[in-house]
Amino acid sequence: MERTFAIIKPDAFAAGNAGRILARIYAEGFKVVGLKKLWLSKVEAEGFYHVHRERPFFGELTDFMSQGPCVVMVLEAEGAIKKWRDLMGATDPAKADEGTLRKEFGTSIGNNATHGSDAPETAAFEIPYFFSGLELL
Ligand code: 3AN
Repeated sequence: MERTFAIIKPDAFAAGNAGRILARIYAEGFKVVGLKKLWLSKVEAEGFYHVHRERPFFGELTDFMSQGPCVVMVLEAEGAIKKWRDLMGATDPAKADEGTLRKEFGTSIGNNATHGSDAPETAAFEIPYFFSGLELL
């Protein structure tokens, strides 16, 4: 079993799509090991996305991620990291396959509804950024 870190981003939460996204997560067979709603500060968003700090969209990205509440989750499944990336679809919703979450709920490359760890090392940073061990029992 593998664990990955996922976010229902502020755009999807504000649009009332958290329930539908969670329903897809359960339907695809993930176990939801951790889940909470929170409102990131700009500094917390910058810390989370520090690997992108040199990218031209860093300011836009961290403004967006701190503009309203989101839902952070730890999902467990066989091959959870790839399985969740596949369910999310391509970063740009316009290029995402039919049936993916970003195709259905994303509206632009920035406002793309969901986040997921892209590798085991990323998940190993992202999960404890938001959850303590006790929250993942
Ligand atoms: P992914 O989330 O699919 O792994 P990354 O790691 O390339 O995509 O980008 C991290 C986040 O930064 C994306 N989820 C997206 O919201 C945002 N992003 C990526 N490229 C752009 C861009 N050109 N303009 C604005 N935001 C972007």
